Amino acid sequence: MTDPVVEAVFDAVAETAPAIRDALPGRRVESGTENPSGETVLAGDVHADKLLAEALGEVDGVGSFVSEERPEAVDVGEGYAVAIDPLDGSSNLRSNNTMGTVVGVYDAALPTSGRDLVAAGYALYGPITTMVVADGDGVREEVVERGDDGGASRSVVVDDLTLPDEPTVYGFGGRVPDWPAAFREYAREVEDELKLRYGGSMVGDVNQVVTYGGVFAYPALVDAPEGKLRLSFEANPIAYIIEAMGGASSDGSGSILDVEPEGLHDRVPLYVGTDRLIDRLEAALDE
Ligand code: AFP
Repeated sequence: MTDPVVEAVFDAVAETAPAIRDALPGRRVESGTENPSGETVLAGDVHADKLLAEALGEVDGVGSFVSEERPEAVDVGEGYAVAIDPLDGSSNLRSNNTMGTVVGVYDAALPTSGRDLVAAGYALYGPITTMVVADGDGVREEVVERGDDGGASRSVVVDDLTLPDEPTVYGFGGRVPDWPAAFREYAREVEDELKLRYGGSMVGDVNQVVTYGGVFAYPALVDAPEGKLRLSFEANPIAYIIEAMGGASSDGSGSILDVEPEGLHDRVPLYVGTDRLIDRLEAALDE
């Protein structure tokens, strides 16, 4: 049964997508500010965050707006906590490559585990704008197009999305010398079996796995055992989607959705994809 609040959240994300894209040409420069994770923020990040805060703050049933770019949750009423990465992969803006917006709808105040998610999705700004949405009705892919009224229309192109049986692609983040030996060994095996698809935007790279099957990882690194990606804004929503599609997620030892956060901007190693590839990953890291 479709949750009307969840539907309204993804309507707001779809409605905002054209405006986010339209504003990018003039916002490929640094904003001069840093986000709570200590990363340089681009003008495009700041603008996308502002547009989404306005749109999601208007949705009845959304109680708090929580952004990767903001230190704390913003109280906007009663209801779900909506966590967003407003412009994932924004370092791709200068090279004009894929980016996206990641969304997690939590039925609890953040920080909390992914088990409190009631829906998750992402908008992908590629040659066209698509959205993958996972909620109580399953997982679907939609195309978002600009409407005549300046708004946006959503049309379902694939209903009941599941991961393809035969995995064909992989994408691993971080530099090879920074990978722990056990992960490097696993990666060597996978490289012999699958095709490389890595573009530097988690949303774009995960959508390769969603479309063709395989594995995406931003692993634990030798000097960063917690990896790079944020649990609340990136890892949880992606894990929720991939698990709902019949795939698996892991932090190296178990489902991402069981990770109990300490802070709002916690990082976590992220491994997602075809379940048997994640089983092999956990076995390799367990040795
Ligand atoms: P930006 O938003 O700063 O571009 O970071 C993107 C990201 O969080 C995620 O989308 C990518 O998977 C990962 O970082 C890319 O990291 P590397 O630049 O180390 O490959």
